[in-house]
Amino acid sequence: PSASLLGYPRIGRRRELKKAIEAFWAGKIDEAALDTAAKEIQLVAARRLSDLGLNEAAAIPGTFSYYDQVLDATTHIGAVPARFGDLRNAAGELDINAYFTLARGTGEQQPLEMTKWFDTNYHYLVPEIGPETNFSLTSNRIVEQFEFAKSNGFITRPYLLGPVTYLLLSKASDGAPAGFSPLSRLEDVLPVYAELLALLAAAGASWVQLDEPALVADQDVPLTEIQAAVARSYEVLTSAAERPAILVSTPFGALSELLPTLAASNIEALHIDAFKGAVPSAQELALLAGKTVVAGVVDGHNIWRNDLAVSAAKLDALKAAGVAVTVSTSTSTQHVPHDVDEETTLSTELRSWLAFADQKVAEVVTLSAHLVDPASSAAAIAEASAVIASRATAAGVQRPEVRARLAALTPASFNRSAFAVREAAQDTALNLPPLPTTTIGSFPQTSEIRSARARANKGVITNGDYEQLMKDEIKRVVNLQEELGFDVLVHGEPERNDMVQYFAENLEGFDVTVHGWVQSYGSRCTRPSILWGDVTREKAITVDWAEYAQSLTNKPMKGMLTGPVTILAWSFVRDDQPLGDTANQVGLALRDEIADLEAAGIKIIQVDEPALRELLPLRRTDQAAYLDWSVNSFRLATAGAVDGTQIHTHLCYSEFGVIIDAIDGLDADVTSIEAARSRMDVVNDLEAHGFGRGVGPGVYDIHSPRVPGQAEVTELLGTAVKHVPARQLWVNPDCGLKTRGYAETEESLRNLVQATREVRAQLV
Ligand code: THG
Ligand code: ZN
Repeated sequence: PSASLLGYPRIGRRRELKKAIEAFWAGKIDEAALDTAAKEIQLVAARRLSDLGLNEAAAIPGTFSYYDQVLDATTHIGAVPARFGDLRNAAGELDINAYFTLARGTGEQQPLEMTKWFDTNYHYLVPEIGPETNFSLTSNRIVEQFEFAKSNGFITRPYLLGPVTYLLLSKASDGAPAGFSPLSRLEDVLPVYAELLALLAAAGASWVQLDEPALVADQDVPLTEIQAAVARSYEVLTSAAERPAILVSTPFGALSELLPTLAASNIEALHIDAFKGAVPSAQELALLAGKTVVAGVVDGHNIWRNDLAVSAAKLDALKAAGVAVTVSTSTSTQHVPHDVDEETTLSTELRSWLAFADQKVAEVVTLSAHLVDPASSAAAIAEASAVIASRATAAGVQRPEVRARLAALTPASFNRSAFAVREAAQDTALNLPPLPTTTIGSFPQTSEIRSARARANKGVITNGDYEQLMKDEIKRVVNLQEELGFDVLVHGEPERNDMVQYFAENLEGFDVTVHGWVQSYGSRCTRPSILWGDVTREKAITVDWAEYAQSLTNKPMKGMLTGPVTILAWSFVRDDQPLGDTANQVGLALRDEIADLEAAGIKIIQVDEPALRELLPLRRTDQAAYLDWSVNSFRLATAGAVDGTQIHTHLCYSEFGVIIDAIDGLDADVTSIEAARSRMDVVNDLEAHGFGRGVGPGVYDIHSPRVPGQAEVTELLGTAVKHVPARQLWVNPDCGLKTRGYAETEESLRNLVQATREVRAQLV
């Protein structure tokens, strides 16, 4: 095709998939009804893409998924970890029940670990591969999806995670010998991929997309091994007798070293990220002779309107070099919402600056028309240039008072007293027991809370009524924590829809959408805010709630804020200035909030940075500069606190080894982190590093409904105290509780407190 997309949102324009899946989990609909809902979503998407101009064969990406594209690969090639037993049904297939078992766990088994997908807020399920893994074709769902679209008149381009990326994203299984590399199983995986390609060809697929994003990120595996794996994979897959033409896609950055390897293979098309990366050089293009270059010139990962003139120039360069070009996006558009035109509450000015997935389709179609006949798209290109230029001078984009405050910062603005001094002041102020217990911040967001918010937004109840309902909820949550025996309490955050959106709604420089949902993991979605202007705080945001919650207890109540890096990572951020400048603007707003919380008598303030790891650049050479500005913005936010104020932070997801220096650099007094799904691996990193401040490695996984037994928590704490001095240790779940129900939450927290008491007794 002349124009395409790497992928399209699959949750549905009104989150229909989320609703169907959650209804299925709750036993409210059966498998047939779930299947019907999933088919409807696929059909609506295909019709929409076709109407928007993707009407050539294989232009529509077959990127539907019930939960996750990595899990899809796992269930197709049969890579079920041994700990789950045999999940295949009578037909030898991993059906939808097996699929959700891997995603969500069972009473006995923890689910697959979840972690970040490259530098996005999407999470995938980590495959566990060992010498024992039996690979075989155990699902043909993607073939059925292709056939379903075809029977409705759409020849889609099926999507499969590529074999090299699949194995690079995998971790060694529990039983694997030390040093085992999942990539060593490549020869056993490739025949299953080949079998699947043959089935797709037999079903009539002309193209298949094998997604290899791991090739643009630096890996622990040596480059020569990856080059060999790529060469071998595409040698095997292209030599199959029956197969569709193969497109290898490489989103999220420049392909660099691996471009020659892919160019030397017999694949028919190579996608390159020409938005974040560059157009291939003349030398590289010579290597690619005879292949189609799928040029990802439109950003799939942010929402700014494409500078069509810049993209057209890139495409002209490719055309001049004589290569066959398909115009496309840099990444799947699963990372952006469906349609700007739905956002009628945004100003027309702001809307004119934006492009969501559907607008990006129009952009790639315009650009492909430009390649055929430049005159046909000249007006559209000129309009995009004019709109982009108008942003620079629009009201609120530059605020002189914000710029003056940033310019006046000095090194002292980023530093607190030495930790030992703070620690002494905080011990006196707080007087906590050893292994203090706390939670991360949010408590379950019940349907009552959500419905109260919806009714307040619609004006059905007054703001006063809403406030009272939230206060009642806070009182309930405080009483529950007192009853359970927690040492440091939280107010539970019932008043917050989302930990980023809430701040975005209360700061200048942001706007929020109504329908702009983006999948975060499984059925969970977020509505990223749009950070388009200079950031200021007009008035205190969280202080009244924190003050009220503290008035209900003699225990310390944590003030809860979201840190600057996370606010940036989980919003769509302006692209017209360095991220570090934007982060510091947010940092200053938070600094003022912390001063107000202190003045209101709050002694512990948590500034969450769960997304610190997320924005880490995929190439090592870019990482130091990122860690520098990100860590600095956190320090700017927190360094105004007095010595006796205990600053906490919380980070999500493992692989702390890589960023432990940065976590140390945050200089928080206490850091809580994910650890349960990775079974406390993180304490080894902490020990090796000699991490010296307070730390709470999460003792149970909140991303699944499973309740941890008291003995399990005791054992994890036992592991933790072996590696981290007990006086530094805190006890907490590994993340906020907002996605959980009260039944499992109460039981889990009770076990957590009891286990802590058991381990405390052994300490004395
Ligand atoms: N907020 C944002 N991003 C996030 C998280 C978050 N990314 C990582 C981490 N937390 C895990 N992701 C989520 C995302 C969404 C939800 C929970 C964890 C969630 N969403 C509600 C849902 O889909 O039903 C919708 C929320 C709402 O009603 O506003 O619960 O916390 N930005
Ligand atoms: Zn978390």
